[in-house]
Amino acid sequence: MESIFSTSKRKLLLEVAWEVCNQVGGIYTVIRSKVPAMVEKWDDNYVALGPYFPQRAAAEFEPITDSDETEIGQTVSKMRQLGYRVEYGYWLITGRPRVVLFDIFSMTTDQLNQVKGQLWRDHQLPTLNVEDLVNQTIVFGEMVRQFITILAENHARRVDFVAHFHEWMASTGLPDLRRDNVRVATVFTTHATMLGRYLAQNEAGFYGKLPFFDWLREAQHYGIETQATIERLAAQQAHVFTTVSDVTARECEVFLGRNPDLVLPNGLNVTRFAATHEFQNLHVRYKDKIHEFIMGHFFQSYSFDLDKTLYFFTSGRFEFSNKGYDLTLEALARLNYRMQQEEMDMTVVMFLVTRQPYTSINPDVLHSRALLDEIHETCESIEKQIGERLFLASASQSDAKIPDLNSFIDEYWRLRLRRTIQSWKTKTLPPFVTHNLVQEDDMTRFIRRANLINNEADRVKIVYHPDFIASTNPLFGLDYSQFVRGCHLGVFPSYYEPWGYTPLECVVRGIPTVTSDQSGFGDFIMQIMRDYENRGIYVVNRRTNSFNEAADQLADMLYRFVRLSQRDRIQQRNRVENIAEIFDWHSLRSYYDTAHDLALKRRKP
Ligand code: G6P
Ligand code: 1S3
Repeated sequence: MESIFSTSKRKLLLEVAWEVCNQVGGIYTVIRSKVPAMVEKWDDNYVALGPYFPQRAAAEFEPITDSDETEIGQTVSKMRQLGYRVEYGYWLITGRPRVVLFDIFSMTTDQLNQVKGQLWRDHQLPTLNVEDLVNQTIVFGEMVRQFITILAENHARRVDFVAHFHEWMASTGLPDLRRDNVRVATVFTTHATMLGRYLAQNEAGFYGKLPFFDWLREAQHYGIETQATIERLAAQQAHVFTTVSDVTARECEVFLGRNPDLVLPNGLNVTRFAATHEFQNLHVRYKDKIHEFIMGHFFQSYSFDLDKTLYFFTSGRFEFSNKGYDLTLEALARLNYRMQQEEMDMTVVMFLVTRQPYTSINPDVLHSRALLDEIHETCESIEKQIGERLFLASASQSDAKIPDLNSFIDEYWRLRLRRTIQSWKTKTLPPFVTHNLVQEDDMTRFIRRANLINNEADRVKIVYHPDFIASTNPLFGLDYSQFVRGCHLGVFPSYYEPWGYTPLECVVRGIPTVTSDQSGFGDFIMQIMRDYENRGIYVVNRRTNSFNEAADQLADMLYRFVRLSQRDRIQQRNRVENIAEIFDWHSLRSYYDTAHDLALKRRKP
């Protein structure tokens, strides 16, 4: 729908982010998954701007080689005439938008120092002795500023430009665009605050103290004054300032000195199956793959009933308390105790998936997996041999008696099977971490302290996988999306989480999930529906609960989940998958439309 602010002029949207064609974290997901819905509205008038890293871009960028006389094509040529390396082409993702990528190495140190001097003179932005990444973002921000300035100088008579900047890393040029009164409407979205990230992790009772923090003192204390200042300048100077959730909006006034004009919730590009049984079937298919890993990992020490086993997982960057890994482990220890006390016959396997420095996959884990594969192959050979001989014997027999099947197996296969099983079985406990870590970390320390070390009697088992899941990984042979589908429950009771894609990634695959009221996603769910728990979204109260109370609440949620019948679990998966459409960008794009309309209106009231 056209906005009420529309004029007869064409509009062109530039979306600027450090993660365009450059996956680092969640912002990549925001931009990439949103592209199809954006292109549907803006068509060719949607262009993404990002940094150029040849290796990363190689897989997802295709240059435009023909001469291109569009506004963007002309501006790219002008930038090249100025001596900058600028790549121009298509982003090879669904929607195939045009992208302009700026080579951050095309500025000399002298040029960088001049830009820094200017930023200090005009905006008192201190940039001495900053880390390399900050220098790179300053170069990127300056190239984007020059690009938009040239674009607007030459074409703003016929086109209304909107530039949407994501996060401080894309935004060092934004204040100068305002100072120079460049004819572009600007939106700035922060996906977290730098200070929030640091303080939530290091200051006990962060939320209670929030209104009283002195941003500058804290920024200096944590050595992030440059980043925090860029964030502040961008937030204050943009025509429209937004963030991703009400949770993060609360931080903005304190740390950035401006309340967001709007909150833009995150979505995904949701594609649903026509029939619900299709996603249910996928659950079984990928669960079987996880079963294979579990047999290889645990059954050499002891076994348990896989039909009575539930797979829980958590995943995210290694921010131990921000992501709620501490709370998750504490709750699992309590769940383990309770299940043992009640002599429950269910088993819970918890996968903790994150990335930490390691030297290699634990060779014992790989070896055990390989031996299990050999047992499998031997069984298949025996099965074939028995099958063929049984057929021969049956056909040549006069009565209908089933012959002794044991007699059909060669001695060779008997011995081979026995030998492999013997060399596989062990008395040691299954390792709770799959890789050789460079050093112990908070996760391994907590696991040991809670004694969740995969004792046979434990009803809760731990698999700490300190690397993200990829299909090339020999342990699971699944990509992340398939892994999620094969599990029963995602557990993400974050303490600091501006939005949090992980629970949403469960919902769109029909997998129930735990989130928290301190995460943007959990807060949003609580605002839009009442019966979220019945629909498979469990929200832990981390706002008013102490750690101990929250751990009890989470343990109780997990316990109730373990007690669900299979029928209940299947129905719950159907209900949670039904929510998915709410989070499709085709619905949520309207928040972005509002922000762009408002910026255009403010630019020329
Ligand atoms: C899906 C399949 C069912 C299967 C069930 C297992 O719903 O369509 O055939 O029995 O998953 O569910 P569970 O929660 O036990 O993994
Ligand atoms: C941020 O990425 P993070 O995991 O560092 O942005 C994401 C996208 O908006 C958001 O989902 C997440 O909560 C933030 O923390």
